[in-house]
Amino acid sequence: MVVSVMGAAFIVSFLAFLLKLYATLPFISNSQNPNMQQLNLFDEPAPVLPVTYYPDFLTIQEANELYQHCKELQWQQNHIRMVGKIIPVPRLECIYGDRGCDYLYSNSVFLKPLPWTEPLADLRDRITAATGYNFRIVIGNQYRSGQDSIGWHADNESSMGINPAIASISLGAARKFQIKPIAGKPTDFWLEHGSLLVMHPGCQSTHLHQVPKTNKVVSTRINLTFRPHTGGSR
Ligand SMILES: O=C(O)CCC(=O)C(=O)O
Repeated sequence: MVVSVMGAAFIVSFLAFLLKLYATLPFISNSQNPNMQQLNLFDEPAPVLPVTYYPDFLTIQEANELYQHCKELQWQQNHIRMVGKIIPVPRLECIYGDRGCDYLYSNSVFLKPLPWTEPLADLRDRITAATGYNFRIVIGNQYRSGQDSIGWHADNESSMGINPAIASISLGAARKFQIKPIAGKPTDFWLEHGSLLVMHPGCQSTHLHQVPKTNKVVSTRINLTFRPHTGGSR
């Protein structure tokens, strides 16, 4: 009788130990960490991408205030030359940065930076402190609805130097951002209000990215891409 009571006590404490072990192993249970992906043995392994995503880089209040500031920036409708035609870029754009850091993309859109506003310069310094990367300009994209977009491309303009690091802040409506190896399958991210996505050095040589159009009702999204530049002066 004594033996069987001791045996039962041993089994109970062993089970409790197993339960505790189960709860502390993040790759078995994701209940501890909602951001942890559940392992499914039948899924393909997630691709290793040259990006880092920080969903809560800004607090909601910081993101709201920055969004209001960004609404007042000097947005412009630029035009791009494509297969012999001049067409409006499907989004509004703006650029702020160091003097002389002019930016030409797609051989047709020329952007001349306005001086940094205080909130943009503060944000630039905060991203540099968090990532170790330096930035000379910020290009803004305003997606007015789901019909505004940016197609597959790499940011490989020579004015940014070799292997630039690019930091992308998202404000307002969440939009799908896709990234893929040049001849590979895309991975989707939902870029949320207040998030930071860093594209590390090398990313622009090996990968393409886009924000596709969507027919879902989507309100305004503002995106700020902080970039290096080889010219100009502070
Ligand atoms: O809006 C975004 O998240 C991406 C912007 C982008 O790809 C670009 O400015 O080159």
